[in-house]
Amino acid sequence: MIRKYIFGSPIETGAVVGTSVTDTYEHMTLMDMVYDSTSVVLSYTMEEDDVIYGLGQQVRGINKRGYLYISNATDDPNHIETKHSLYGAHNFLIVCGKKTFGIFIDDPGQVSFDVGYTAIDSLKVTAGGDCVIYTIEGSSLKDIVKQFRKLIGQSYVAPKWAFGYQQSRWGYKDIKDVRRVISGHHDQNIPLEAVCLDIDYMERYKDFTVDREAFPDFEGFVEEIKQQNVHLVPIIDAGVKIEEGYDVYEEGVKYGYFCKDEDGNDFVAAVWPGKVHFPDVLNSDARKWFGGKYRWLIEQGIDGFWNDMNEPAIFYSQKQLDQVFDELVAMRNENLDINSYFHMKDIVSELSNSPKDYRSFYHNMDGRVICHDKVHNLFGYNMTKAASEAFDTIAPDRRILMYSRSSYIGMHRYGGIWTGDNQAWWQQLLLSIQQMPSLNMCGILYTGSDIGGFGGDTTPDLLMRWLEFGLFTPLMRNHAAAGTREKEVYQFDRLDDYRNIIRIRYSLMTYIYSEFMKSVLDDEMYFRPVAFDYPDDRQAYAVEDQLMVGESIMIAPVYIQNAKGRYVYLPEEMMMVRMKSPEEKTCEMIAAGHHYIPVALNEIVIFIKKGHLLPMIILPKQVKTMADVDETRLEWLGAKDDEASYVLYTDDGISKKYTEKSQWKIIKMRNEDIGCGK
Ligand code: MIG
Repeated sequence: MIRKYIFGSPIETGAVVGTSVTDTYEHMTLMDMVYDSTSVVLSYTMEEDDVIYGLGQQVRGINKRGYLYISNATDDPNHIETKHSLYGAHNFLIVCGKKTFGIFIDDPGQVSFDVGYTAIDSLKVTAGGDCVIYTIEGSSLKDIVKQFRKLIGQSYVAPKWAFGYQQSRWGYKDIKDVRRVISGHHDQNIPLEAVCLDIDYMERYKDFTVDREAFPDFEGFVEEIKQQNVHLVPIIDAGVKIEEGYDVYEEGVKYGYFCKDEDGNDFVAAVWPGKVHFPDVLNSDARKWFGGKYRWLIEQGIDGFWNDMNEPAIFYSQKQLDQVFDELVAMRNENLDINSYFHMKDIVSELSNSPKDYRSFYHNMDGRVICHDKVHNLFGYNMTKAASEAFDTIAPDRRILMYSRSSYIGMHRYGGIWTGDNQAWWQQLLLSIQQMPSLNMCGILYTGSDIGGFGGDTTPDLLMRWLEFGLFTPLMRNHAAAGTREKEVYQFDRLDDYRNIIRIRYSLMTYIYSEFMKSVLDDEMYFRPVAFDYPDDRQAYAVEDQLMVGESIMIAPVYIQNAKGRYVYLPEEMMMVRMKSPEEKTCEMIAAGHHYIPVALNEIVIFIKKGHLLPMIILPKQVKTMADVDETRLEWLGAKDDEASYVLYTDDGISKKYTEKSQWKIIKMRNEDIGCGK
């Protein structure tokens, strides 16, 4: 049962596409409500054992209790506990306890979630005065999520090749670099499906251009690597460089498609290319125009993109920079004491992503002029929507890969996300594990983190453990910041171990893809907190570092340095599969309860649920890309059980004909055909 409450005159965000029952807000009974035209405040007293789920891409645990979260899309590379906002705004949460219900705040401005921050037992949600709030009641956690997902519409489907291993680095600059990365993997028999191009491929950071010195025959090069079944995935940034003679800039000015400042001039900010304008992606004409720009790259053979800096991130705006220079000049001959010295530093660093700037430019939402700060969280979403809608005309019959940095609920229909600029810290591996189910609740299914950590110098063991988790994430991408240690797996010794881990991903491809697609088509979660599958087990609610993945398995990644294993909680008896490679595995039944499970650095363990089966592809010796894999050669793992079955989804991986139920097959295996290495 979904109830809808309207406050003031909300901005249409497009987040919701399904039906609900409209009620008057005086009737809201699930939470206490105070509405005073500038804000809506919802409060709730949590019981000791209540668990709060949701909030998508946020810091901290799966249970969100104990912190203040603010939806305010922010470019911040330090994803530490005391941050309040990351790149996305995912205003959905579930209160789970004596009363269990979901709540979605459709408000594109700032929304805050005080989940036991001010007082341990109090939950307080504060939104602006113009918003729509939905409450969702259901029979279980899974049911609430499913209803919510129906409300917000079907998730984005990536092409199947995008489930292969992707290598990225800020710094690959030319054909030579890309070739080196491909052969670095393929010559060593390490699977690699795609190489991402970061900003260095562009001509002076101009969107929809390619540096002709670095890529003299770009189209030919795309074709050359396509022959090797490898895809190139270029980045697109939100800011359009101001440069005479650059067509995207000139057209945007001419048609009035850029965001405006207070005086009606095109708003000037600075990002990578220096000064830029922002395309007004909240305007449908501008969106159509900007989306159309992806055509050129698609015509060169490109079939995947990542949209970056679309919070939108701002290094500085011209106006504020001028003011800061004036202040600095005035300070020049002063004797700077402690306060004025820090003030000087602050005014410079506060130039970036400044709330003042977000208050000083405007969108034309199809006739309605609206200040950016009221709709800040919609920018990345609409940049991605622009591309996706264009793909429907440019390539109507096939899927194009798209993942964005910033997002809002609704964007999950147009693309996936990566979780942004994390760090090469062990703690960030845990955060990435914890973010996955929360993102899945909000419909964001095609997602993953920068494996090994984006910022900082990774270590060989962190990279290995991170790959062991990353092999389960739909987006499996190793990415690194400029200036950090090179971390393509072939840069390290123990190459056999890295190869084996990536090969395990490829051997699980049938399962991972089938489960991803079933989650999309059935509005379910690919990654779930353990309690979602075992709601009657009180202990399951406390599990913060294990996940259910698809219908058949539970994972318990190791995320602590030098750990030789870890404690795992089994809500029921399961079959543990321990693997060093797709070929070297042992299976063992483990009883319900807490167990210390040794897991060597080069091992992964998977727990198969009762009554379920896990298909694994029997790989040939040489696998460079998915093209080398024969998915009809499967072995089936699980406990011998006459009742065991698996629901397998398959399709061609590229067309958009994925709604046919005939693509779902219930697989039952004879007991003698189930088992390790059968
Ligand atoms: O301010 O394009 O999150 O993945 O490598 C940094 C350079 C801009 C941020 C992205 C990151 C990318 C980087 N970008």
